[in-house]
Amino acid sequence: MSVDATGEKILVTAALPYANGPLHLGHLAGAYIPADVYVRYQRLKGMDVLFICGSDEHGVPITIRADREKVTPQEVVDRYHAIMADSFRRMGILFDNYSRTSLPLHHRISQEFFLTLHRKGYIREETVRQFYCEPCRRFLPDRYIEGECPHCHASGARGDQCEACGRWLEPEQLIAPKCKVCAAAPELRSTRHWYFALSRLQESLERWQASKPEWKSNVREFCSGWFKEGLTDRPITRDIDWGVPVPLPGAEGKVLYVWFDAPIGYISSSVEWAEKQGRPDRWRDYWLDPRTRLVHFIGKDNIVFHAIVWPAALMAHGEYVLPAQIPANEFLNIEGRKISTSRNWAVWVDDYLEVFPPDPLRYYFEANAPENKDADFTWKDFQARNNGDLADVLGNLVNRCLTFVEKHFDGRVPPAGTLQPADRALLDSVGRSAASIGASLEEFQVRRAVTELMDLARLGNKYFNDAAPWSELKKDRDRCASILNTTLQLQLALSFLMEPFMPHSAEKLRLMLGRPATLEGARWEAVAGLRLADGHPLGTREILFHKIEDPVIEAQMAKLGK
Ligand code: B3M
Ligand code: ZN
Repeated sequence: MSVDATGEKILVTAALPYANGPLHLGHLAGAYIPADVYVRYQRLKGMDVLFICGSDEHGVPITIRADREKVTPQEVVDRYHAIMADSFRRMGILFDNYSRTSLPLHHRISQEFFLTLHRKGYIREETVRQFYCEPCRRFLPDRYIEGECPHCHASGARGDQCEACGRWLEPEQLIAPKCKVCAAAPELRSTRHWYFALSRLQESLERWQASKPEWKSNVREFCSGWFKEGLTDRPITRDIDWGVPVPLPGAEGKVLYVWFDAPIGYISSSVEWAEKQGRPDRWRDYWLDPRTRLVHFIGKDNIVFHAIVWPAALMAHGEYVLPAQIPANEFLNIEGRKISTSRNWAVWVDDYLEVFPPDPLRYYFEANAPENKDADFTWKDFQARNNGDLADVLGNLVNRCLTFVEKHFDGRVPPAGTLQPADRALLDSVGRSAASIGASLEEFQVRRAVTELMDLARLGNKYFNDAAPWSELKKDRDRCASILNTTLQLQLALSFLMEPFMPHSAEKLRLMLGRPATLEGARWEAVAGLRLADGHPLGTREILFHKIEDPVIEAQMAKLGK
């Protein structure tokens, strides 16, 4: 569906979540809600967009969980892939394809990618010394080793990173290393691994990033720090039996490092999408066409992989487009504390959806997105946003007006008649709001965009109060009709402008206005021209947003940390 005559298109990806647990609110706030808002907006503008995601099913996070539960890694990923796919769907985060990296298709594409880099001389073999655990009879992946951090001296630092100070580590740097499974002290032994020549790509990467002044400062600053330290070649294979097998003779028992194959999942998910469409070459229109804008939505812990290692791999490969934008969000805390899934200091999306509809949470994260600094989710704020903004501002405007029209105008759109300056001023603000919401979203400023949306609803409430149709009803029925007509036109515009942010409620509002649930090819730029005809019958009125009572919120708070 190439709608843009220039052939311009957008390939949007959201980080592939590890299939080692259900989705939690941190996932949603960081990557998925901002990505979905952006995609929905671009589609309303008429852009050709492909929205890609999938489960990251390899790596030590999966095998650690499988070891702990005494099941196979495949069982772990089957379970969580299904839960996550369902949570995304119910939240209205609608990918064109949600794939899985354990699929044979992904293995094949990752191996081809690896072999291309190998053939082009970007991958070399090296014999290295690595920790081996005698009782467990295996080489230990970085995350299976724990010890004291050499920098901040916190205990429990992992072989790849210290969570306390955030520094990347090599396992040999740990003080008093221990095997995470059996607690024995591992010994260093020789083993073979393959390295990606990242250092050779530093200059190209720096030159390329210099042409991206529009990137967010967190991403640019992070990268310049890495460049200053100097990029070093990175091992991209591991000694475990779960992952994409290294496709070289003599490499039995070795798999690709999860961070090497995971981003290739964006490509394999696109290929799978094209196959499901019955047009198996369609993925090429996105990945191989320089007119594609590739946009990676991620959380800040994934910056180095998406802004340095992955573009370097793409450059070395040479055929695919490079990322145009990498909107990386900061972290989400919960009730003032860092999310910890092991201590159950987390709110799970499937639990949330058992009690609440999706849109209040979408709205909450749009209004409190961790765009420039970490954000804090509290249940009380969530309740306040829902009851204050959604129920009292947006919901109230709709409910007051529709009740009035039902009661006094037979549930049909009253005639517009002769509009007065105040009516025109309100209708004129629709086009301006649409333009500024759009401009904010083009810059990935979801927070600003949703505030602009809510400001328009506030304007509607103020207009309705000032115009006071109830006091015109007896005095001047035509004037009363004009006011209601104007307010209904505003609601129609809102039901369209809400679509990227709160798609379920937007649809509900359209139905209440007697319009089809779908948007019938309406365009963002033309929203100010949308009109309900005089006499048009409205649909069935419902409550758009229900208030949330204190005990409901308190019950949720009591679950944290239990
Ligand atoms: N699975 C890390 C994460 O979930 C990793 C992202 C892969 S994106 C290619 O945070
Ligand atoms: Zn061990």
